[in-house]
Amino acid sequence: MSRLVVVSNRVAVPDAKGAAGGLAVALREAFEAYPGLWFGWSGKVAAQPAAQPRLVDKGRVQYALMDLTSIDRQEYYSGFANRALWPTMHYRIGLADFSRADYAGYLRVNRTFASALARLLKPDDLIWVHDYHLIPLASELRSLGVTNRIGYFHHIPWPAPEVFATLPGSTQLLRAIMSYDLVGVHTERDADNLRRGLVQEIGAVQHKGDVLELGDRRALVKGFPIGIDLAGFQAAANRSSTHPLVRQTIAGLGSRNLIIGVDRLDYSKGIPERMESFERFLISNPDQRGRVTYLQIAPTSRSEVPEYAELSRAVNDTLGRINGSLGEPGWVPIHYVTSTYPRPVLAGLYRLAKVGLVTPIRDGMNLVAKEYVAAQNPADPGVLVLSKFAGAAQQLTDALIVNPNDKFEVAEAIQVALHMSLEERIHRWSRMMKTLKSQDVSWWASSYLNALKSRKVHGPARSKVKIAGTTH
Ligand code: ADQ
Repeated sequence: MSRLVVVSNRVAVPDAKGAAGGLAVALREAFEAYPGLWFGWSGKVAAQPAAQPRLVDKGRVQYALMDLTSIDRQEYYSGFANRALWPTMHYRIGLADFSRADYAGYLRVNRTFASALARLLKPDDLIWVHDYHLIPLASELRSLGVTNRIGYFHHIPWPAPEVFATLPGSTQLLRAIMSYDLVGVHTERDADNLRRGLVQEIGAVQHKGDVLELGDRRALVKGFPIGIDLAGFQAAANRSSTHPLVRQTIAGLGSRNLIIGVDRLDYSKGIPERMESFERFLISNPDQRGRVTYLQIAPTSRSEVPEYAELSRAVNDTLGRINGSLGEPGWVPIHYVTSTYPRPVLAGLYRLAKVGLVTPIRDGMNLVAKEYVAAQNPADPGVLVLSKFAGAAQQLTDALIVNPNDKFEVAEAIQVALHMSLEERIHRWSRMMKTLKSQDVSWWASSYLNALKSRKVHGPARSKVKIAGTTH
């Protein structure tokens, strides 16, 4: 039986309680179907990292953990991945800060990972690489003679070709993409952007069935919208009202309606813009003052990156200004917390909220939108207000879809959501639930892996893809 080899920037080794989040939840069932190996960065920095990973066996999965030097971490992770690729992929080219040293570090870490991983591979392993930190990995593996099927899943948006082309190194990265057999993105919009980029920027030829050809390589580029563990999330939401934190929130709210936003603190999520939309809502609907509370949960992330520290200041300023100008002695309009919460608590808070405000400026998918819908009480569901620029908007078309840059439009949607009839809320919610059920997380993983298994294996790599800064 083939093994599944997952490669991602961070490896989530289950802790003593078996707790896991993010990608680990998404891959749980894939690892049930295949014995597996999960390879990537341990999250640790070492002065002289070992060339081979530390191996940890847990059930059917072996975890292979690589440490990085602090320079690696700076150049590969904080630098090129998070200060150049992340903003460019999210259409924020004004924030992109390209440095040749960072790019070289990004390529170097990918090469180091490839040579450590190549030694662990078996001939019929299915290799599934995740996310923008590791775009060049397959090309590095191919140059070491690896001929296995290799798939890539891109968790963030793929921008229009004119936007991606602004990034130095982008054509080399597009060439590196062609070393994969299957490239998955969340939506057809992303797939179309990537396919056009491959044709326009590096002269790939598009065949029918969305297969792109360059030299002796063929890559299928296709949308696979990620889902959530619907049943698990619903069960957590059903049990949530007994949780002390949820009970405390219920008591604190009294008769007020709750509006909720949950995001990593990231400029792609549109948090200050959302606060200003809520401000606009309160100004336009003075009768709602004191009757509604907006809870924004936003754990800090990537605080070593200057743009994130700047965002944190901007959020605090906006929050202070709005609460100061519109709040009253017995009422704070916006509650802002930066903690992370266990999933059952999050599910309970979603369920309490009459409105889920999910208004990213750009987002690959946005799982919060799906979790909010899943957590609702079927007899009295809340309303999702969703940015048209989240991948989720392509599927959850029964949400109130908004342009997050238009504060008046978002304010109006909040007003409509708070006054929507029960009948319409149930109608919209039921239709969204159908989608969440038919395209849940196990559907996502199995449809991706089935597509990867169906790709034809090429013979030994005949041509090596040259990427800048490498000499193979
Ligand atoms: P993210 O940018 O992290 O993911 P998202 O899809 O919303 O965005 O996932 C965030 C996850 O973190 C959710 O499962 C949410 O419940 C959890 N979370 C957020 N705040 C939390 C808190 N305070 N406590 C506990 N958990 C919290 C990237 C891409 C997305 C894409 C996903 C998956 O940017 O576009 O949807 O990967 O592919």
